[in-house]
Amino acid sequence: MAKKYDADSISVLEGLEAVRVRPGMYIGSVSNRGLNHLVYEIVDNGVDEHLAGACDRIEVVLQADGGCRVTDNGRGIPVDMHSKGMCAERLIFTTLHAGGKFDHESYGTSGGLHGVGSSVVNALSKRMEVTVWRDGYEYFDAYEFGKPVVPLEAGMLPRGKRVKRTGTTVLFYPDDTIFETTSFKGEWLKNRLHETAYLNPALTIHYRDEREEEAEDILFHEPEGIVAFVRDMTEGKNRTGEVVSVRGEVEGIEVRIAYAFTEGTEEHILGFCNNIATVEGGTHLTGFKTRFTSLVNQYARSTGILKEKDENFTGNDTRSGMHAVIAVKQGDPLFEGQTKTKLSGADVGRAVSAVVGDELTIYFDINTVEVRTMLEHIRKVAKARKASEKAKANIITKERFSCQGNGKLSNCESRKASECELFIVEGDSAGGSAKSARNRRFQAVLPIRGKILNVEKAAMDRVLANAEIKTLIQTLGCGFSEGYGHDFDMEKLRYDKIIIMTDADVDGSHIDTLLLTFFYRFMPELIIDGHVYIALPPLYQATLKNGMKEYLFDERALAKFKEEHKQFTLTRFKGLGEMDAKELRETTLDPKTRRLKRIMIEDLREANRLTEVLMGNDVGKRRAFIMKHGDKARIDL
Ligand code: 28F
Repeated sequence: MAKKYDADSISVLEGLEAVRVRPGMYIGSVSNRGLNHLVYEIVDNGVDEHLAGACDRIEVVLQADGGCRVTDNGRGIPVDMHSKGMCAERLIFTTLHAGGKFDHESYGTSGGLHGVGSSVVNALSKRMEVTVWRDGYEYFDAYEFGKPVVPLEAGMLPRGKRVKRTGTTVLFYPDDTIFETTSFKGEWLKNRLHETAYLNPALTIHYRDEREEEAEDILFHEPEGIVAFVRDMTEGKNRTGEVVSVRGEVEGIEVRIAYAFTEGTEEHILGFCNNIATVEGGTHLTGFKTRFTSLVNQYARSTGILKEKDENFTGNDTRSGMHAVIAVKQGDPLFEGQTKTKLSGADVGRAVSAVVGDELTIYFDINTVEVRTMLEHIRKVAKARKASEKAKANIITKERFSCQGNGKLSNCESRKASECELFIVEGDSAGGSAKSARNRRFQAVLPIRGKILNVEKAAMDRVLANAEIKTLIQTLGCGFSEGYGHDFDMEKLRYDKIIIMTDADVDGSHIDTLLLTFFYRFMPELIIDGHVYIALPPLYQATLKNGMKEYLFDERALAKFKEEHKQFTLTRFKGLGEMDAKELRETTLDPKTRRLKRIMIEDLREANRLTEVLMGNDVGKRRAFIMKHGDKARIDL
C-alpha cells in the first residue's frame, strides 16, 4: 500500500534528515568523540530509567560485528499506540527530543536533559534494533538510517512470546558514511561507565568488549559512590587524611560532596549535575569553594591556627592539594556555556553552600584531629605562598629605569625602550671591555658573574632569592610570570633587544642555556616576541701579509678563507676579554657590523621538553639525550 505521508511523518523525515545533514550540531563531532557520544546517549536512557527507580543493571556490549548493544532491566519502553497512530517506542526513536527526557514528570532528574535522545542515535545508525520486554511480552522494532523497516503491526504488537523479564535493549550500528571511524574507543567508554557507576551507587554496569579474540569483561559497581571516586582519584598521591563526605537536600536539590587532601598543591575538583560532568564549572562549584573557604578560616581562628592579626587563608590555600567531587541532582537544571556543561542557577549555589555549612560544621566539630591535620596542611601552604609573594615583591622595582638597586648595570642614556639594547655579558673582564666598547646612548651592559642558578632545578622561592636573577629581573623591568601568578608586563620591558654575550666556549654556551632556560621559564613572551638574541663574536681573526685583517665568525668561514688565501696568520679568540674595545665594538656591538642570532621558539613544547631534558632533575633523561644528540653539539676542542 502506498506510504501515507501525513504531516507527522513528514516532520519525522525532516527531523532525521536535519540530523544526518549536520550531525555535529547534535553530537558535537563525527570523530571518535562523537561516535562514543552515541553510546553515552543510549546508556543515559538506561541511567534515567535507574533514576526513575525501575532499573538497577545496564549492560553495554561492543560486538565483534561493530554493533553496540545496550540493555537495561527497567520497565521497558512503552509500546502502546499513541494518538499519532504509532506506538510510543517508535515515537521516541523517530522524532527529535521526544520521550521522557523532556517531560519531567516521568523523569524527575533526567540525566540526558541536554542529551540528544535516542532519535539522533537512530538517525546516525545504518541499522538499529530495539527489543522491549514489557507486560509479559517481547516486542521488536528495527530501523535503517532512522527509518522503520518493519511494519508497525508485525513489529510492536505482541510477538506471542511470553517473557517474565522487563527492560529494553538497543542494538545500533553507526553509519560509516557519516562517522570518520566506527570503532568505539573502549578506554573512554570504560572511564565514562565507571564515572556513571560512582555517581549511581545502586547501579551495576556490565561492560563487555567482544571485538578482540579475548573478550574484555568488567563490572562497574561502586556502592560507596563518590567516596570511592575520590579515593580512586587520590590513588598513589599519598592522601594526608581520610576521604570526607557530606550530603543533603535543599529545596529539592540533592547535594553530595566528597573530598580528600593530598601532598602537593594541585587542586582537582570535579562537578556533576544529574550525572552530567559540568566541565565548564558552575554555581555548585562556586558555592562549595566560597563556603568551604570561609568555614576553614572560621575554624582556623577558633583553633588558634590563625591569630587575630593574621590575614585569612585564601581560597587557593584552603584547596591546595584537594581532590573533590561535587555532585548535585535537580529537576530542572540550567546549563550554559559553550558546550552546555556550565551549571548556572543561584538555587544550586545556595543549596551546596547550605549543605557545606551545615554538614561540614558537624563533621569538623566531631573530627577535631582531622581538622587539625587539614589546618596544619593549609597553614604550611599559606606560609610558602607568602614567602614566594614576598620574594617576588622585593624583586620588582617600584619605578622604571631606576639605576640604583642593580649596581652592576651600566645603563644607557636613552629611555626609549624600542631603541635600547641590553648586553648580558659573562664575567667582569668582558663586562669591562663591553662597557668601554658600547655606544652608551642606547646600549646598556649587565655583567653576570659565574653560573646563573639552574632554574630548572631550584624551587621557585630560591630562584628569586638569587642575587643574579634578582638583578636581571630588576634590570629588565617587566616582571615575570610564575605558576599561577602572572605579573609579566611586556609594556614595562626596558630594552628592545636582550643580547647574551658570552665566550664561544663550553662555559659560555652553558651560560647561554641557563639564561635561555630562565627566560623560557619566567618570561617566555620575551623569546616568543623575538627580543632575545645571542651575540656571535668571531672565532678567528686572519691577518694577511699586507696587514689586512679579516674576522672569521665560524669554522665554515675559516675553511672558505683557507681556500681563497694561502699566506696568512690566524688568531683564535679564546674569549671576549681578549679583544680590545675597538675590535669588540666592530665585531660584536656595532649594529652595522655585528652578527646576532635571534632566539625564536618554533615549538614551545619542544623547547620545554629540551629544557626539562637538559636542565631538569632527571639525569637519566639528560644522559640519554646527550648520547643521542651529542654528535650535533658544538663542543669546542
Ligand atoms: C538501552 C537503552 O532506553 N531504556 C528506557 C524507558 C522506560 C520508559 C520510557 C524509556 C515516558 C512517556 C515517553 C516505561 N514505563 N535503554 C532505554 N526505558 N522510556 S527509555 O518512557 C518514555 C517516555 O513516554 C517508561 C513507564 N514510564 C516510562
